[in-house]
Amino acid sequence: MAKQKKTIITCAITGAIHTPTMSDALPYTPDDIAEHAVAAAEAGASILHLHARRAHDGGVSVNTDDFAAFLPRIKQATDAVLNISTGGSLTLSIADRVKPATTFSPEMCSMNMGSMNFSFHPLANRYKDEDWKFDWEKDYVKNSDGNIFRNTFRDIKEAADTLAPHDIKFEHECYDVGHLYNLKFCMDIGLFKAPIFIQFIFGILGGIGPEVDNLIFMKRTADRLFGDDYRWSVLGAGGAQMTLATTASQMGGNVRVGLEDSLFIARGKLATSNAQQVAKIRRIVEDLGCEIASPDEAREMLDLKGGDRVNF
Ligand code: KMH
Ligand code: ZN
Repeated sequence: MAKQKKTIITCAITGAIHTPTMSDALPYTPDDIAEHAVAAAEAGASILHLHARRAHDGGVSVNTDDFAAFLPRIKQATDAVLNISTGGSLTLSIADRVKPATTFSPEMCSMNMGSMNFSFHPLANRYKDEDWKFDWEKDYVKNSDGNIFRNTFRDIKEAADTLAPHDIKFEHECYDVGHLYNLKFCMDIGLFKAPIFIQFIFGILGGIGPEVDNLIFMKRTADRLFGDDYRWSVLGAGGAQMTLATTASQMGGNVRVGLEDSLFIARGKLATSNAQQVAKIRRIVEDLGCEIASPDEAREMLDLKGGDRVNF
């Protein structure tokens, strides 16, 4: 595959793993989500990966009203590509999870490429019972050891078919090498059109680990399966975030940062904002000789429909 000239920075603003107790910086009200998203775009993120949360207690939400409370504000204030998650609840059905994307018809949305154990229960050990800010948090984190994040072939087809009229580009989230083969199967039966955008994900408990060997293995496998028909990006969860993003950018790939994926800016030091992580990876990418892609350059690289064709 020809090496791309520019690096797309995606910033995942809040996600569905971390909880308010874990960091005061984690945004969950619509005001805070919008403010973080706009600042991340100003710092250099050309794609904003967005989840909604309940405004009163930070619980995860796939409710369209919760998205409606921030999407227009972000769109008004930035030119960034808005990407709506379809993985915003690890336990709800795919039909519920695609509703925000069908409602708002964004330029991009996430598409998880396989069913898996998806757990973050070890995080609960860091907090005492009295530390938790909200009632739901402790059980949510602890019980994730029983999570099956369901994305069967039938689910993926249902999501792809439902979203097909919207001309949305998917962020294909691949947490292990088998997910690349699932994606290849889906390509072969015509569910997705090239160029596809793959997010290689490392370091989620239940998925492949955050070693550089694994990044090279995933990339080589994707080269073999998809040839020139794909673009790629790397998300390292937790402590692997910046190191894997740096390696990916040097290999010619794109990068994803944000408080969804890691709450830290350096070892043992919590990030103060999403924009702080974007600024850090931007500085590294530029210092090492790459240029970051503007939103319009990202649109061209990924063949997106355009920010004027969304429904918010
Ligand atoms: N937090 C990521 C590892 C989604 O939004 O579809 C998973 C994620 C899922 O981004
Ligand atoms: Zn997400």
